[in-house]
Amino acid sequence: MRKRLLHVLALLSLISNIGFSQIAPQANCGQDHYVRSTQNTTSLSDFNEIYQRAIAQTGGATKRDFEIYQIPVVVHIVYNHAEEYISEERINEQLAQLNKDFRRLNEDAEKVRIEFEDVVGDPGVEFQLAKINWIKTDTTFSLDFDISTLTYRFPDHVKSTALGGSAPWDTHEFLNIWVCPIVGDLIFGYAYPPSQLNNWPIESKSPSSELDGIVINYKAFGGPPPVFSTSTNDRVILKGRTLSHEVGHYLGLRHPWGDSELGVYQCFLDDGLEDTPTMKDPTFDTCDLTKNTCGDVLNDLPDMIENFMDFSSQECQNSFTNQQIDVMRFVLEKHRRALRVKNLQVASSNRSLIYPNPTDGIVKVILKKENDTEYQIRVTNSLSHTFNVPITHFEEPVNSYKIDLSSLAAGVYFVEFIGEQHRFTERIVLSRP
Ligand SMILES: [Ca+2]
Ligand SMILES: [Ca+2]
Ligand SMILES: [Zn+2]
Repeated sequence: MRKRLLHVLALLSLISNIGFSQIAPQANCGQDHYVRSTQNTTSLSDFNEIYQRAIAQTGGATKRDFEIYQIPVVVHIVYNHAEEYISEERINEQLAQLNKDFRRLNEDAEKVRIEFEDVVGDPGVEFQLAKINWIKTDTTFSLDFDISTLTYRFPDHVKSTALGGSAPWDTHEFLNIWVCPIVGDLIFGYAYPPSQLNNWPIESKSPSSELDGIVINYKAFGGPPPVFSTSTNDRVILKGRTLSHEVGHYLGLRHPWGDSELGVYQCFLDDGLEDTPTMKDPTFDTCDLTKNTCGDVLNDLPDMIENFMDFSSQECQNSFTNQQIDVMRFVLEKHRRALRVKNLQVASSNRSLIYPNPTDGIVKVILKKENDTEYQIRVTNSLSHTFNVPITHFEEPVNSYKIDLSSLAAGVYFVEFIGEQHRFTERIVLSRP
């Protein structure tokens, strides 16, 4: 089935000027399928403008005051068959990986090559699971080519309950992620960039605000390996980085190679960012450390296969650059402002990750990895009453806890972490479904 589809797509790409070469078997991301307006040197200045506006706003990575932005996430699991059902455990694992990647707490962060060490950073964005919706449906989802308009049709009906999918929570206030099978596995996912960003052509924007968000092929969602691994025939190893990549688009990032014009890759096309080295084409599912497709005159660097916005094997993806981080944080400060639930100044290294919050019972707490203090944990309310609730401690992920609040009445609670040297408190909202 896939073979036939690819054949049809190859034919259509000749007509449609859509770069077929992006549609490799196991194509990574659908962005190139709708970003099809021809890019030229004029639009390159638009690419760069968004970054210039970002640093005008934020002062740039080095001057940025380091607020952590927290984004509530609603995950919709829309499935036809039992094997496409994604469990809560797997959702939590996927979001834990996303959280690691967006706090540069991923275990493989240290693998970034020395020439890129100075340009990569911590985006300072965390994601909290607000709600999971499981929807069983008979509807199928596919990426179709519309011959009359010469455009791809994305399976956006997954976002509508009436059309066999799952309706979003307010897309201004929640990041909605739909996970579903996509016929033929032509793409692993796609995301709409924020509206009103000059660095994206108009047809790439979400057709309406109810359709804003991210769609991920169920095969590319979850983890850790080997759940991520696809069939050995394809030799594609997924490590949950499809979501990190799509969130990058959702927060305004483009592919480091820009987009192809007439399906031909060019070194002069770019993402508008200087600290992502120019690259001619995507790195398809490999970790080729010698890949250097564009010979820049000054400071010629290899293609940055470590970048989450490449299509390289997810085994070698581990970083966002500071300019990419500036753009994403700028988007959160301007265009997706309503997403942020609260801003926490990071006062010490003791910050933890708590999710879901609000919770309806079980809450998970992950402490930052460099923190090896042993904590005593106490759950209290605003009147300082202490509650004896079940708390389970795990070694993996490092220093994580499961706290069961399900015996308590709905309300606001505080979890105090009491260590020899440090003590800190996190606030949890307990709600009832
Ligand atoms: Ca660049
Ligand atoms: Ca180069
Ligand atoms: Zn992409």
